[in-house]
Amino acid sequence: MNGERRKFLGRALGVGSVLWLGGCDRLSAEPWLQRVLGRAEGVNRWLQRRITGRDSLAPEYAEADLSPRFKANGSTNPDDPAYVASAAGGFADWRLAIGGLVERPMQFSLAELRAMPARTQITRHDCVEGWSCIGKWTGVPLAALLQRVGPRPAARFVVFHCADRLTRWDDKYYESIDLEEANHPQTILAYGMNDQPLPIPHGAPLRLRVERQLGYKMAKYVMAIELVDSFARIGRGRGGYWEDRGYEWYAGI
Ligand SMILES: Nc1nc2c(c(=O)[nH]1)N[C@H]1C(S)=C(S)[C@@H](COP(=O)(O)O)O[C@H]1N2
Ligand SMILES: [Mo]
Repeated sequence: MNGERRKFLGRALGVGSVLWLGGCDRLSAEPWLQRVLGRAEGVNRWLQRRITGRDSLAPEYAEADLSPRFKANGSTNPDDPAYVASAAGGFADWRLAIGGLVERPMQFSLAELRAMPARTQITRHDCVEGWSCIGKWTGVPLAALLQRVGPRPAARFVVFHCADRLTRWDDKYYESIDLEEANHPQTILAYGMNDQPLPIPHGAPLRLRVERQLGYKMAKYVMAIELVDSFARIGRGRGGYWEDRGYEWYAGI
């Protein structure tokens, strides 16, 4: 995808401008970003996993590295009536539903997720638009949740269904990762950010962190998780809201 196309998509869909960056860094001139944008997805994924290994960890940082302000991007305040009502009640009635190709479909309240063993990580979030911020995330490893529901042998991908849409006439935001990425130790469903409950602009009550990939993979406002053997029949068939609009499915950094 070239710069003009990105700018066009940004304008047309009203997603965040890169002009205001308070507390974050610009990355657009960095060679890695150029490489990511120009590289075929399959080759990218293959190379990353062969060279760095399937279990390689994304860099983690110290408290002192935290960005003073973390930019919020894309949807920052969903207007879906059910979401708005749930937010007004502090998400007390919110439930994460996990279904599809699993042995035991389950629902989890926020309290139940908070009671599970947690992981905290300080990582750098890189947006395809060319900015990055360092933040601290606390949440449940996705692997632990998958263990509870038991993926069936046919399951290959984990799909995240979100509450928001970027424009009124859009489909709802969604994303997907494969089971290998889902079971990676840094892949968490975060309910905390910088030692506070996850704020609404950053995806409350629950958002995905998948630290070896670009920002658009990190679904905010996650309402349901579906295990599938193919994402061909979900959305427009390419595995995510932005993938349906031309971005790569494997957005390795
Ligand atoms: N549900 C949902 N998730 C989303 C988006 C969105 O618009 N809706 N935007 C994505 C993009 S492009 C980025 S860079 C990050 C932004 O996360 P932040 O608001 O915490 O910075 O969320 C990603 N996840
Ligand atoms: Mo992004």
